[in-house]
Amino acid sequence: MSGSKGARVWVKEKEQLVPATVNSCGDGTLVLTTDYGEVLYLQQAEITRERVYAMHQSSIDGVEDMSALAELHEAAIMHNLYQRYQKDNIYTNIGSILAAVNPYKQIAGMYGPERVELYSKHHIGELPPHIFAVANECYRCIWKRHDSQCVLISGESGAGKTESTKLLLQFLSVMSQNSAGTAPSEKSTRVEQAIVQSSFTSLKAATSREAASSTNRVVRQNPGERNYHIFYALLSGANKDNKSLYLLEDPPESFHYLNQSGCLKDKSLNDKELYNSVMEALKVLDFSEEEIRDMFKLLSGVLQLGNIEFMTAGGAQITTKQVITNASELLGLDTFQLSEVLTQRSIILRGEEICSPLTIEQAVDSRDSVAMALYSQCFSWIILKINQKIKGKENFKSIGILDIFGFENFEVNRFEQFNINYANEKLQEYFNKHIFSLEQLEYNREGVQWDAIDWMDNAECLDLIEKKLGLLALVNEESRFPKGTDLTLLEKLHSRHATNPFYVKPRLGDHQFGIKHYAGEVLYDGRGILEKNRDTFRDDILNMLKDSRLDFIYDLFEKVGSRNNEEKMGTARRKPTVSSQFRDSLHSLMASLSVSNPFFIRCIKPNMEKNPSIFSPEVVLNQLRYSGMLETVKIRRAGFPVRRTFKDFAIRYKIIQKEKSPSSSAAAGDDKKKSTDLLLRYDKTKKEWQLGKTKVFMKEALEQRLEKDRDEVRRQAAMII
Ligand code: AD9
Repeated sequence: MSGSKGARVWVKEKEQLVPATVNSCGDGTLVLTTDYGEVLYLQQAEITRERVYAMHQSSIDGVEDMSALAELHEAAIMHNLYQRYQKDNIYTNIGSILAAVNPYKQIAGMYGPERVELYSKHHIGELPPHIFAVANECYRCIWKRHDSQCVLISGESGAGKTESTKLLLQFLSVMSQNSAGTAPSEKSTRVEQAIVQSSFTSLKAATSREAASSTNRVVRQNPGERNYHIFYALLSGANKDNKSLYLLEDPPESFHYLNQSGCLKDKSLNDKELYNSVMEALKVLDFSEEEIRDMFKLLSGVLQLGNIEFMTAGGAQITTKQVITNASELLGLDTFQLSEVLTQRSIILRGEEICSPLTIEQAVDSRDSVAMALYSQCFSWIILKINQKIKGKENFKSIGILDIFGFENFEVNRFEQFNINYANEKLQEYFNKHIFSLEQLEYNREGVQWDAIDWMDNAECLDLIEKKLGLLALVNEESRFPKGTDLTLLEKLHSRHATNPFYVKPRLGDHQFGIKHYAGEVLYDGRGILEKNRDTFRDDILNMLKDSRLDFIYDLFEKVGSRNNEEKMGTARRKPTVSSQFRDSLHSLMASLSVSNPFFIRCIKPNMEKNPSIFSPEVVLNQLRYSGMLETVKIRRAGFPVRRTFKDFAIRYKIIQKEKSPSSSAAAGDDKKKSTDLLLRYDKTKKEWQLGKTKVFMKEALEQRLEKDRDEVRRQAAMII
C-alpha cells in the first residue's frame, strides 16, 4: 500500500474499521492517527491488507449516494455521513433510502419557498439529496404510475421524524395548491391544507404510542417527556368561558397527569398557536361545535380523574370529593357509581353480584384505566371521522406517510417493546423485499444473471413470532387459559422453542425470554405480559361508562360493549387479545403497503445530547444497524456489489492490462473488450464477475485482487522512477 504522509487509510482496530491518516512511514513502522484521535504504531508484520489499506477516493471526497462508494462497509457509510454532516449536508442517499441526520439547528435556506420551487422542477438525483426531492418524486409518481405512494419514516425518539413529516406535508401542500385548478375540488385542497396546519403533532404523538397498543402516556410519562400536546394546548388556548365550562381554571402543574415528569413545556412548540390550529383544522374537517365541546369535555374529565386521590380505610376510599364531582360532571357519570367502581370491584357470579374492596394501588390502577379507555376511544373516533372525511372515490390514490417508532432495546423490555419490535421486524421484511427487488431490476436492466444471489432475510425470526405455535400464539393461548401465569407462559415458550436458533433462553434471569431480531438480540421480561395482553378492562367499569348521560361517551363505549356481548353469546366467548388485535392491524397495514410504491426515510440522531456539533460514532452505528441500512448493503454484497462502467474499469486497470500481457491486442480494443479480456485472465469461470450492458459487475474478492495487483505495479513503477 502507498504509505506517504497524509495518505488516508482504513485501519482495523478491535474488529472495527476506522478511518485514519498516515503520520509517518519509515524504519518498518507505520504511524497512524485515527479520526477519533488515537495514534497507532504498526510494525512491518502487522502491515497486511487485512489490517490497513488505502482509502478509496470516493470515501475521501464523500458521495451524495452511498451506492457510489467503492467501499461498501459500515465504517465507510458512517464516515460518509460524518463528512457530509460536518458540511451541513444532512441528507444522503443509500440507494433508494434517504438518510437524514438531525442537525439540531436551523440550517439557513434549507427549506425556504425557493427550495420547494427548485426541487419541484427537478427529477430525483439531479440535485443534492433532500427530503423535498423525495416528496417531489412521490408526487410525480402518483400521477405517473397511478398507484398509491407511501413514505415510511423511521428513527428513534427525537431523531427528526415529526420534522420530516412536516417538511413532506409542507412540500405536498404547496404542490397541491399549485395544481388547485386541476385538483378534484377546492374542498379537498382545503382538507389537505388543514391536515398540514392541524394538530397533527398531537395526533402523531398518540399514533406512535397507539401502535404499541398503549395509551399509557395519558397517565404516566417518562422523565422529560410531556403528556399528549393537546392537553397543554387546551389549557393554554381555551378562552375564559371555556375554561370555566371545562373546569380548567387551574394551571397545568396542578394536574397529576401533567406534572409527574417535570416537563410542562416543549421548547419547539407554542401551545396557544397549536390550540388555534387544532380549532381551525377541526372546523375544516367538519367537526360540529357540539362534537368539539364533547371532545374537550372528555379531555378535561380525564385531567380531573387524574387528580382523584385515595386513602385506606378498610379498603381504598376517595379523599377528593370535589374532584370526583367535577370528573362526573364533565363525563356525564353518576358520582356514586364512579366512586364505587374506583374503590371496589364487582363481578357477577352465577347471577349474583359479588363486591370486593380494592387496595389503594388497585384503586389508582382502576382510575388510570378509566382515563386510558376514555382517551383511546376518543382518539379512535377522531381518526374514524377524519378518514371518513378525506376518503375519496373508489380509484382514489393516496400518499401515505407512516411514522414508525424504531426498534427498541432497553434495560428492561416489556410487552410494549415486544410489539414495537415485532412491527419493526415485519416492516424490515417489507423493506428487504423492496430493496431486493430493486437489485433484481438493476440486474435485469443490465442483462446480468442474478440467481446466484443468496441473501439473508428475516423470515425465520418472523416465523418464530407469528407462525402456528409461535410466540404470539403461545402468549394468546396462555392469556385465555384462566390459570395461566407469567411463569407457566415462560415454561411453554422455553419448552417449545429452546432449540430455535432465533430464540434465546437466558441462563440467568428466570423471568426472561429473548429473540434474535434482525437488529440484535433483545431480552423480554415475561412479567405482566399476560395481564397486558388480556386487556382486562373490567366489565363493571365498562357498564358504568355506558351509563353516561352524555351521548358522546355512551357512543364511544357502546360498540365495545356490543362486541363483548356477541362474544358472550357465542360459544367461544373469546375477546380478542391485545396482541392479536395488534397483529391484525399490522397485517392490514402490510396489505396496504404491498400495493403502494414505497419511499424510505431513516432519521438519525448524531448524539444523545441534542448537540448541533457532535457526531458520536457509537450512537450512529447502532442506529445504522437498527434501521436496516446495513441490510441494504448486505443484500447488495450478496450479489455482485462492485459495479464500474466499462470505461471506468478500463481506465482504472489499464496499468495491469499492460503488465499482464504487454503485447496484447486487447489494449487497442474498445472498453468492453478490454475489460472482458482482463476479467477472463483473473477468473475464467466467470463466477466472480458478469458483464452488464454498460457495467462490469464483480464480487469484492475479485476487485481486491485487481486492486492489489494495481498497487503492486504502481509501487514497482515508483521504485523505477
Ligand atoms: V418523537 O418519536 O415524537 O419523541 P421525533 O419525531 O423523531 O421524536 P422531532 O422531529 O420532534 O423528533 O425532532 C426533535 C427535534 O430535533 C426538533 O424539535 C428539532 O429541534 C430538531 N430537528 C429535527 N429535524 C430537524 C431538521 N431537519 N432541521 C432542524 C431539526 N432541526
